[in-house]
Amino acid sequence: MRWIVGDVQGCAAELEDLLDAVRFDPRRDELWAAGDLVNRGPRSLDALRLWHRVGGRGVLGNHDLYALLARSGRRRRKADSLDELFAAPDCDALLARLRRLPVLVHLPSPGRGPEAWLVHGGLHPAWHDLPAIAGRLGEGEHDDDWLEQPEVSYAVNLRCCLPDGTPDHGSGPTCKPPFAPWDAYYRGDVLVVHGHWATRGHYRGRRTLGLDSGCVYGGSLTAWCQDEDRIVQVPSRQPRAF
Ligand SMILES: [Mn+2]
Repeated sequence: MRWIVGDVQGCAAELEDLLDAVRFDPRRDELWAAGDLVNRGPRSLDALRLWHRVGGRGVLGNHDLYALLARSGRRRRKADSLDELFAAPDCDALLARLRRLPVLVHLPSPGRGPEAWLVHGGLHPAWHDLPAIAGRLGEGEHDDDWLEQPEVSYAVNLRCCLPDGTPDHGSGPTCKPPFAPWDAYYRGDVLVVHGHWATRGHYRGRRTLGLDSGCVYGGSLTAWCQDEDRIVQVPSRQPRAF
């Protein structure tokens, strides 16, 4: 089975709970992160180690980007929960794996389930040729310049925008008019799976699927089984923040 998990944000215990709940077997199953494996939460190092140990794949989130750029010195550290990760002997090996991840990736249909695109934030309304965009934002040896490209930043941070793509930087559950959720402009036929929107929470739209149910804020951790088009959630162990 291919499992796509929403924003873990250092919630390693909940990721373990989730893998237990679905009887995850790395010899048979795939774990894909919808981005933001690390930061904000209590155990980024353990979350990253667990993801690494089971052969995890996924897409980059804005907090993953921050961790990579803060580690390399390109970005100034702000309040974060990355001290334990940065002090670990395997930190750079774990981050090297994270650094290779794509920003937009196609997940072919595993048989019975639907095919899908995976991105952390969202898609620009003018991005019609997704294979071409994914060619630019794909897996590879990404240096800091690559990570700081405008298209990368856009796709990992987007929630609300105008029809021309102008983003709004709010993080509330709804968009301030005239801004609308990016998925309101998405006209593709293929399902787009994303994270990054804890206040909106897990939802299923006509062509989009949101997996960030705010585990780090006391919500739950949500995963989608692509093979069976099925959602599994485990409760958060974090105090409820909203
Ligand atoms: Mn995010």
